Amino acid sequence: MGFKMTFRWFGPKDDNISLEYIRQIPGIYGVVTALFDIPVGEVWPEDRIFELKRMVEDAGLKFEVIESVNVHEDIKLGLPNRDRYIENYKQTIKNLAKAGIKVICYNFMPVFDWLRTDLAKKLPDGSEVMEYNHEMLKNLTPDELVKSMEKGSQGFSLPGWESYRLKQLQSLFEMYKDVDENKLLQNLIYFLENIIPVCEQVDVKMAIHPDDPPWSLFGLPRVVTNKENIEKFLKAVDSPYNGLTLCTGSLGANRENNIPELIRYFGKMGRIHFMHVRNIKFTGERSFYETSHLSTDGSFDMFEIMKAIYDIGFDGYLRPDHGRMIWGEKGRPGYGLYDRALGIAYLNGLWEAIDKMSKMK
Ligand code: DNO
Repeated sequence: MGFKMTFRWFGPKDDNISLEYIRQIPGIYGVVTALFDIPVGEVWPEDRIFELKRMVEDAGLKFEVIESVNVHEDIKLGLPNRDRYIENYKQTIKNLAKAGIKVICYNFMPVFDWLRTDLAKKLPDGSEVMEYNHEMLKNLTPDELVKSMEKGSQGFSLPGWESYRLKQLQSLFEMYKDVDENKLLQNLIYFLENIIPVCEQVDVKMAIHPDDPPWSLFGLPRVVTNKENIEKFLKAVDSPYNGLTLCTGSLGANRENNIPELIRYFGKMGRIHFMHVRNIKFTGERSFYETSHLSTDGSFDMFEIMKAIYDIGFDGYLRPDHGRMIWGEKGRPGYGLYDRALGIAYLNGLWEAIDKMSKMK
């Protein structure tokens, strides 16, 4: 196995899936997790990190990737206060390094993290999936969208949806009036220029997650959307520690993004540290719903995606991404046990076949 197979876990209080169950998934290496209760911008305390590490390792799993250390809005906005939050971020990186963390996943999306218009669309086979309908979104106000996401969350917290921030929607939108794409990009570069030297020192790789979906929403700027934009900030801070979480479902929602090609391109640059692998089915130019991982269920060729990952000699971390809700499971939308475990079995199968076939030649 070149890569390391991981599974996202939301911690002891906030996940109904136990580490013991996760450990039984074939080929599993570790979990990716976070301290979800530390307010964004604050330093993650060492003792809390070590407590989490112990929990994971006691269950026989590795603790090497964090998803996510979220970035304070003042940093994205480029406000004078940002330096204080950047100092805190650096300290968090150092604390995580002490506990053996190798990769930190984060994102630079203004106001909202990922978003969908329906968190439980029912498919004909009775499974439930998450859907993004662009036409529907265009008719929603940001407030209505937040309400619909919260209603669909089944009582679970949604990753990246920090309630404090969503309460200040109006003032945030006001502040983003002065931030266009170029300004946001400059703010990202400023952040990276400051933190990457620390990452180099303590050997922790940063892996930015693409914007999901990869286009502007409600007039807010977005910069992690395609090859050209991604290359700008990778080159601006030209260090292997400044890398990517390449999420097939997020980037792939823009039909112009050729995922196997992007994997090969950024993989050869040595900049992919974490892969999120999932499939989606297009229902319109910019509309889609999430499917099982199987190629024939969605619009992506998962063989080509795994082949590209294989061909770049990927030895970083990989995880199945959102799955469907099946077999009567109740859980956090996108993050049930069953369908993500099926995804792992399938991706492992593709990998074994690709590996053996390539050695036969
Ligand atoms: C959604 C996730 C995102 C992702 C963050 C990374 O399910 O893919 O919330 O974790 O954007 O910072």
